Amino acid sequence: MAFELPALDYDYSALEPHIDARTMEIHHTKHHNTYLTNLNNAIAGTDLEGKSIEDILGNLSPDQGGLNFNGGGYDNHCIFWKNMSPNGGGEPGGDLAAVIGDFGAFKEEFSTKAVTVQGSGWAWLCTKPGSGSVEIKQMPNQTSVRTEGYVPLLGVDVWEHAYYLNYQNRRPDYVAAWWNVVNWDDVAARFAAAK
Ligand code: MN3
Repeated sequence: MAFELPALDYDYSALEPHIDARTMEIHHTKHHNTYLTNLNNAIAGTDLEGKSIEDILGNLSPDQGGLNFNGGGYDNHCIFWKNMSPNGGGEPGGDLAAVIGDFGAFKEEFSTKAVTVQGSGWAWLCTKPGSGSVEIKQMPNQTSVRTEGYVPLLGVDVWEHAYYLNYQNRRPDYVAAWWNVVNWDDVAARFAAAK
């Protein structure tokens, strides 16, 4: 069974004015779809066919750069869409709020790590399974935090394709606006599942 492009839970225009519809449509139907296609082509006819994306990304060898890129790109975007909601924003609650601690300090550190990614990449809130704690990591290109044994909880895509139409070179403005669509219920569910 090949991997599939997931449908979004909301319309392409639903995250406006923070993320514009055209960016969302191109990002989903072109960029995400390309990672998906390349991932499926890479695993077709190999013993990776039928394995979960968590299994594939968690067991990469150094010579599997294509899988690192396209598998990571596929998985990162699946999470990214779920991490956002038209009813998002605000702050986390419950166990997640407790481990994050001071939300203002967290938001500042996460934003700085996102804005200062050199070239293309992501910032991630992630956890080591069973640790009960969280970390913020910068990841280059499409490399998944799963390659380092982490479970991804919340990610922001800072590739230019994620914001250039609306924000041009203003990555800090895009990251600041993105907080308004963060789906904390989804992030909390991922943390609860990984604890
Ligand atoms: Mn992207």
